[in-house]
This record gives sequence, C-alpha cells and structure tokens, in this order.
Amino acid sequence: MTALIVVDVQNDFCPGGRLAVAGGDQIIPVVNALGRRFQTVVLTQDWHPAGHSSFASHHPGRNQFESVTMPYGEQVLWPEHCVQGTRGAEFHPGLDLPHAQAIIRKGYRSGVDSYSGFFEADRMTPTGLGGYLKERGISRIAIVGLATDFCVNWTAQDAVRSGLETFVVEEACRGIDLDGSLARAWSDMTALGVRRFTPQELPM
Ligand code: VGL
Ligand code: ZN
Repeated sequence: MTALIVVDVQNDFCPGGRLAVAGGDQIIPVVNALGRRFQTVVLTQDWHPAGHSSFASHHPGRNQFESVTMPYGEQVLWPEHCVQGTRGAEFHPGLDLPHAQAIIRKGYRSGVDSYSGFFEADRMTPTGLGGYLKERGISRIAIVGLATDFCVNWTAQDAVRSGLETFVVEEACRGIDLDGSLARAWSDMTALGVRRFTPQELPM
C-alpha cells in the first residue's frame, strides 16, 4: 500500500506567513488533486512552542537564516513560525483533504527542532510516523509539501532509511533555497534512492 504524506502545508509557510516559501500556496490545487488518488493520507504539522530554540529571537545577537551549533548538530535560525495554537500554525484553508487519517505534529519540544516527519533533529527520537505506517501495512510513500529543501528533504531521507520506497512529487513542493540548499537537497535525496516524479508519472 502507498500513502501520501503532506508536509507542513501551513499558513506560515505560504505567502503572507511568517516563514513564507515563494509560491507555497501554488501547490495546494496539485496536492488536493493528488490526495483524491490516495486512500491513506497523513499530514505533518510544524508545531513549535513560543520561544522555540529554532527561532532566531531565542538567540540574542544572532540573525535569521544564520546557522548555530546545537547539541544535536547544525541548526538554521528561523523567524518565529508555526507557534502552537496560532493561525500561522493552522493548515492552509485551501487544503482540502478531509479523508486524511493522521496528523503528525513535530518540533513541539522547545530544545530540539524536527524537520523530518519521522525523527527529531537529533536523528534518534521517533515521532511515531514510522510505526504508524508500518502497522498500517504501508511500504511506499509519496511526499509533497513545504519546504522541499528542509522538511520534505529530511522526511524523504528518513523514509528511505526506514526502508520505505519513497517518491517526491516536485510540482507539489516548493523550496526555501538558502545558499543552494534546494539543489543540494535534490542531489542528496536522489543519491539515497528517493525517486522524483510528476503527478502524471506517479505510479499510483
Ligand atoms: C520548515 C523551516 C523550519 C519546513 C519547518 O517545513 O520545511 N522549515 N521549520
Ligand atoms: Zn519549524
């Protein structure tokens, strides 16, 4: 069975949001149409407490989009975004996937980020998504959403490492592209075995 994983299609990652990804809202009709082809749809939701350690505002003297070293590795410092319970953290109102069955929230511990839907940024603490898919008999996933080079990329890499056959639908993703991160994400993903598809070619 194949599942569709919809990564972080939230107001803050769309135009007008706190960490807007260029064209982020343009993927929504593509995601909605793709969603109709899948029985199993899972959403991820970036879900930070106020004052989260990935926010530049939590690091006096540091700027947004700089990197710092955290106990678990490199961390890009972001504008405040997807704060629990705020409008920015809600799914975009255009997202129309009423049959989605699970929502995986991530990044809710103040000291550690979680780009991936599978593991926190320490690369060790599971979110539960891997177990959920395994128990549901899912062996292949198609990933769409925001942002290609961060949460989609990390989710796709962890999916392959977890033994899932993994597809990313490029037209249903948009990237942030910090210092070449978008091209790097694609070369890392494809080197690992992630397959890049158009919605038309997707074997599903
Ligand atoms: C994301 C940066 C910070 C994403 C989440 O969804 O790609 N990027 N938090
Ligand atoms: Zn975040």
